[in-house]
Amino acid sequence: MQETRLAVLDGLVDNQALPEIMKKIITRLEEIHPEMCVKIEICDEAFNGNLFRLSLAAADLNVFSEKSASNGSNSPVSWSIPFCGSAGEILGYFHLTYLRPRQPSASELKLINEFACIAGLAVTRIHADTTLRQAATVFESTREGVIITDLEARILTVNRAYTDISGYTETEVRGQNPRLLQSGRQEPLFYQELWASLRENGHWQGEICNRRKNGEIYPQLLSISVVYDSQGEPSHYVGVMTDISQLKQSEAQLEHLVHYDPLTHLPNRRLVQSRLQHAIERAERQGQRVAVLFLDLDRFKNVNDSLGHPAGDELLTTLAQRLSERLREEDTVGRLGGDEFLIVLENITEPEDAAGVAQTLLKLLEKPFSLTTSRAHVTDELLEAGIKCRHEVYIGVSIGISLFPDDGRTVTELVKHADVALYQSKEQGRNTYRFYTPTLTAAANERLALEARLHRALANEEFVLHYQPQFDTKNNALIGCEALVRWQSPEEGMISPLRFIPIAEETGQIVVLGEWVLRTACIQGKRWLDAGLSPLTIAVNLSGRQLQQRDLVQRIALILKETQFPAHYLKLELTESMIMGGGEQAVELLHALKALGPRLSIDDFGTGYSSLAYLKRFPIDELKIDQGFVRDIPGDQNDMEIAATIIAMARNLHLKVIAEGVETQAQLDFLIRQDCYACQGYLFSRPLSATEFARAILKKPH
Ligand SMILES: Nc1nc2c(ncn2[C@@H]2O[C@H](COP(=O)(O)OP(=O)(O)OP(=O)(O)O)[C@@H](O)[C@H]2O)c(=O)[nH]1
Ligand SMILES: [Mg+2]
Repeated sequence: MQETRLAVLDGLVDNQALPEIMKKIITRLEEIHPEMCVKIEICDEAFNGNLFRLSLAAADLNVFSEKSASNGSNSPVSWSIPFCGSAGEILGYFHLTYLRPRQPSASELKLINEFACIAGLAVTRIHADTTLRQAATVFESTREGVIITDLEARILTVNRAYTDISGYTETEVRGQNPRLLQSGRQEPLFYQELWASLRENGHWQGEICNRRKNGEIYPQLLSISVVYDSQGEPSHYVGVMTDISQLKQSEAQLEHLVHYDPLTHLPNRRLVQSRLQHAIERAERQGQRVAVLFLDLDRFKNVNDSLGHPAGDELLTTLAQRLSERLREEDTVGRLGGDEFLIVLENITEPEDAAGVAQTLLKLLEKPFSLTTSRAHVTDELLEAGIKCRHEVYIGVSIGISLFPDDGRTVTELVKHADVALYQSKEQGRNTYRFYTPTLTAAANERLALEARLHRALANEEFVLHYQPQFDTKNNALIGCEALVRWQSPEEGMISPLRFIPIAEETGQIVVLGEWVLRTACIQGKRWLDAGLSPLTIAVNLSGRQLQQRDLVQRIALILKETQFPAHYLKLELTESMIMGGGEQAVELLHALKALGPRLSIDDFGTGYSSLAYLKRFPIDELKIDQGFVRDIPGDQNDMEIAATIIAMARNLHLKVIAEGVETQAQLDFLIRQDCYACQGYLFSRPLSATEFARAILKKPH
């Protein structure tokens, strides 16, 4: 017996597997009682008891059947005797089978009980070992950092995850107080509450900022529990920590997506509206004003069209930076979408404060934006040479301002009214700001009414063409005229094209209107020719929308055929941005138009962002300097330089230049000095009706 006990203990010390040890017990028992066949069944699933039992049983069955055959017996008797752990729990069974039916004797039972004790001891020990090993594996392999301290909070041990998270090795922290991890971000009160909770509930859990060895501060979810000994007395603390910096980061990213504009990283419409809501509430309490500034870039479409969408994006991003840098901490700037921005100004006492900010913003845009041009907008030669094109771009912004509580008390009202005021800024020349006034709303309503009337006007033939003559600057000879559409409304009288053309552009009615203008001008030109008046070129504007029509060339060919107006007396005016952004297609379209016979002119030249090299590829005859550059001659040095440059550039490209909006002799003198080919403007004549034109201009020798 003693021998067996020693053998088992040896096995345990040598870390032998349980089946080995059990085998020893079985062998020993069967040696003592050769007529007995022994099987051991272990209950604990953790030992894979099923497998163990099967393998032993299979071996024993062979033995058993041999023994049973040699003895000629056919009714063996079996006994099952349980063996238990220290707490009396059943760990397994000894199954005894006698080759001849009989009951175990008292001495046999005593012996089996003693062997059961030894088996129990082996199972319990191995069980404990396994549990410990499993716990140790969990401790080492878990992704949570674990830290065990004594009751004085001295660190006893930490796991690998802890060293990974904190950056400290176990040796560095052993014996230390976890205080060494503190970030300094938590108030002393925070720690007082933590200890109080540990004392009262034996547990604390929460988020805490700690410091890694490299100084980095990171958020973690920490759970501390008191460990009690077998007497129920506290013996240790165990802290389990999860590094949640990744989680926090994802949370922050999500928050960013929901509330911020991905392009400019400014607050989006949702966030800026919520900030405005809070600003309104604060202002209400403090008796202050809030100003809402609605910004929309001027002719931003030109940038996209001429330089490409990525360049437009670059401009928006740079602008967003400029705006944010310039505003105060308490102000909010957000992007509503497209080229629209909203600014909320708090602590405003007088409307002038808001006007001051608006002026500052306009000033911000006096500096040009330097943009990289996309591939489609540089020529192949440049690309081959590996030259990256950067463009200096000036852009204006129009601003509408509404004030709380003066112009509205809710977010919706304030934003809507700022938008109405913005529209007014656009109407009144752009690159400026306007405050909301109730009359502006009336104007907005009127605009809607105008849109509806425009539909009828086309059907009712309320439009007429006026003709403004163009003269050779050198000899004052009449070289042609521009056909300009006028709306003679039965209700309102003459409506300015500045009012209805933008609406017609937006609604698409410009296509029908543009075609009507072309046809009418051709009919008129043919009439003048037939009347024997001196032939002249008639210029007609084509809108961007018309250029997008797939059958534009055929349509124009048809009009020329129907009206019998000679194509070489027709001049088509296209705007710069319309063709600059059109790529190869625009080149093809212009060649097709040109093949019909008319001359081609680029209108509003200087307002877009033409690439000189690109311009060469279009079959253009003429550039028209935008009246914006002519208006301030000779006062504005800048404008004069631009006009002079355009003229010089056109000369190099062998293009003619015509200046529009010439109103004063000084302007004309300047243009003559620069060798500008032709002029058009009030200095010579305002646009005239066909009859007036024929009478005053065509017959007048100039
Ligand atoms: N590059 C770029 N362009 C955008 C984006 N969102 C909208 N746009 C363009 O921004 C332009 C906004 O046009 P509008 O403000 O209506 O017109 P505009 O040309 O600026 O002229 P006005 O505002 O009337 O002076 C449109 O051409 C849009 O295609 C964007 O995220 N990136
Ligand atoms: Mg705009």
